Amino acid sequence: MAFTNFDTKEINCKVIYVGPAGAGKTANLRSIYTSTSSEIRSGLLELSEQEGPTRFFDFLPVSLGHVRDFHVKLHIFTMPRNTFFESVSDIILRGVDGYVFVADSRVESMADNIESLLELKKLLADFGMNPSEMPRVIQYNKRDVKDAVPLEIMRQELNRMSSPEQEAIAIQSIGTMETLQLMAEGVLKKLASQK
Ligand SMILES: Nc1nc2c(ncn2[C@@H]2O[C@H](COP(=O)(O)OP(=O)(O)OP(=O)(O)O)[C@@H](O)[C@H]2O)c(=O)[nH]1
Ligand SMILES: [Mg+2]
Repeated sequence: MAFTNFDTKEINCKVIYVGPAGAGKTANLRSIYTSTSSEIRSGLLELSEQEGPTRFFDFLPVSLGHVRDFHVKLHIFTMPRNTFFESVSDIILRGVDGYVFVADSRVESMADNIESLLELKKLLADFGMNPSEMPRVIQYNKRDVKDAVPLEIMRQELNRMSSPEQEAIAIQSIGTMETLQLMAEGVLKKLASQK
């Protein structure tokens, strides 16, 4: 649920990038960080080694500009799949406004994609949230890999809810800003409907 601070006239929304290990969640945040000016985004906090899996989470605040008098900010987190730190996923999921599901287009990752999406839906349900009512984007990442799973199959397996979707090559900054744009549109639409 977005947090509105009437004193500072800010609306803070929380979105998460989720998906199987190695799908490219951190690569998305790095791409957003390098593609936006410092007026739009603040620092990227990577609580992990420079390369390799994220142990805790990454965090990137992005400004969406003003809606009426209010400054709308997106607080973007990545959510690594890590059962050792369940308390971390608890904190990240609490009050989340929307999600980007980053799917890995490699054939060998399809089972992980499906499992990860099921797990996300279960976790959201545990928090009393209904994924079909949330702002969301399905990103098909790593479209550059040889023998990437055809889009039609990825869609059939991972996007039965007909969510907004985007192809991407996060390491080349292709499709990452478009994904964020779709997410922002979803969040703003939801905010407007709550007024
Ligand atoms: N070929 C290709 N490789 C990618 C792409 N996006 C990410 N990678 C690579 O995939 C690996 C994992 O990327 P990360 O961004 O660390 O993945 P992650 O989802 O944050 O992984 P965890 O933190 O372990 O959950 C890295 O070696 C990236 O360079 C892409 O679009 N194409
Ligand atoms: Mg990561």
